[in-house]
Amino acid sequence: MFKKILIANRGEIALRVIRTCKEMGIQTVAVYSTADKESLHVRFADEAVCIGPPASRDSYLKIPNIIAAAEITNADAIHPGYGFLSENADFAETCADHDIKFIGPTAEMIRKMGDKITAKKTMIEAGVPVIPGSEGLLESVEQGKELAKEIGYPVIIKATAGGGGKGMRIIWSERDFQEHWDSARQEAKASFANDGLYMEKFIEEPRHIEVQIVGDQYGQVTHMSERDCSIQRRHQKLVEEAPSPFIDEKVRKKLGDAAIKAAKSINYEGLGTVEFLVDKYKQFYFMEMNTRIQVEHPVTEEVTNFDLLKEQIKIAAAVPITGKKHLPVGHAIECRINAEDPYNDFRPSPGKILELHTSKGYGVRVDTHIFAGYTVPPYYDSMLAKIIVKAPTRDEAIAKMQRALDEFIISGVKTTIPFHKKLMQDEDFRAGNFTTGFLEDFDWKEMT
Ligand code: MV4
Repeated sequence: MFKKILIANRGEIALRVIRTCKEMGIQTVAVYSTADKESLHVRFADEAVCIGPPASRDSYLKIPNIIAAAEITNADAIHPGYGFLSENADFAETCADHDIKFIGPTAEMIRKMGDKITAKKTMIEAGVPVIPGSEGLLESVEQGKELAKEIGYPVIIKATAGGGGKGMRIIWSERDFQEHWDSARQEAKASFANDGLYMEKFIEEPRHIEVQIVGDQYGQVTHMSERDCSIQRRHQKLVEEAPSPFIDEKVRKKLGDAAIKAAKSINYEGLGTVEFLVDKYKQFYFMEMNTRIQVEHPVTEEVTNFDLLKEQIKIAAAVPITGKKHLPVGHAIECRINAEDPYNDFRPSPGKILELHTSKGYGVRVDTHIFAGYTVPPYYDSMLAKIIVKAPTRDEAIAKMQRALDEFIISGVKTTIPFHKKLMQDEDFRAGNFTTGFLEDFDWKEMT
């Protein structure tokens, strides 16, 4: 097992990693930017190294600084958390070159799944259902128009280097093709320095359902059931739950098998998430694979009773996984509490937290790095906390979330709490009747 892990991240996920390391008897090293000097991850770790000024590119994204911090503290592994360098193949490679274990898959696996066309081709070969569309890159507008006619409108064009909605355009008719093609290409080039585009049939009103995968260094892969992440706004998830209220045992089994197939086809090592789009007929299609621990991992922990960070660290340390079953028990829901003003187009609301009381009680978990007196810096993402509830049924979980939201007291910054309160009262949400388009026409400001 590792003796010392450096956590190349900040905020709640840095704390989450430190907690499990402590429980496993592993020493920890925090890294921090000058903006995070007073943060809890710095205080909770055994050692801490400043890696630069506030801007991410000069600190949490600065590979040489992080490697140097690992070398001077003698860390034998690096946990990248989520975001930042967590899916950066060059970083994984640099770690390996310095004999530091990157806690995650190999650089090769990250690259394969990072390029969406390569990922899709790999899935077709593995026999995992994918969305009908172009075979590889589109060569020209003409070819695009030709293919769209074949597939039938609406179609969607996506950036091969993309993910999370960037460089993506829905096209409803040939008239609009050129315009969307040009803007997608431009956006892809600006965002990823790669303007490669591909095309798919546009699936209307889908669900976003993802499967948690665990693979060890010996080719064994298991899944830990699914999460429903359909409640999103501009590709930012706001609520996640496990299991999905949309699928039954039969579909769950098929989804799980497909996710295992996907991971096995690349000899996947580590924790991963296979994202599917599920249409109204419950047909599912591979969308992307994430090769990191995800923000929403706690809902899976709550229904499977597994510490996912512990599993991830054990796999990286070459421990084989056991054949234990991970069928979901009960229902878990997570609400992301962001420092954003939901009454003002979810504008970021950084600042000093004056007053704080987090929700407590049976079945309630709050993962957070904030405290009264903490100043939320403007440089990083705006998530302050995750409220996670667990109860025997979905209805009970919603009731528990409502009382947990009522108990959460925070002042000094605006938060997404009023939005979540309204959502938990919504008939359609309560009935499990929602798709990824749900928030587009969710009139939540009328709250009483
Ligand atoms: C799609 C789609 C419909 N049809 N692909 C959004 C981000 C990126 N991961 C892929 N995305 C989508 N791809 C086809 N062929 C709809 C979306 C999509 C979406 C997917 C999941 C969750 C929220 C979404 C919001 C808008 C669009």
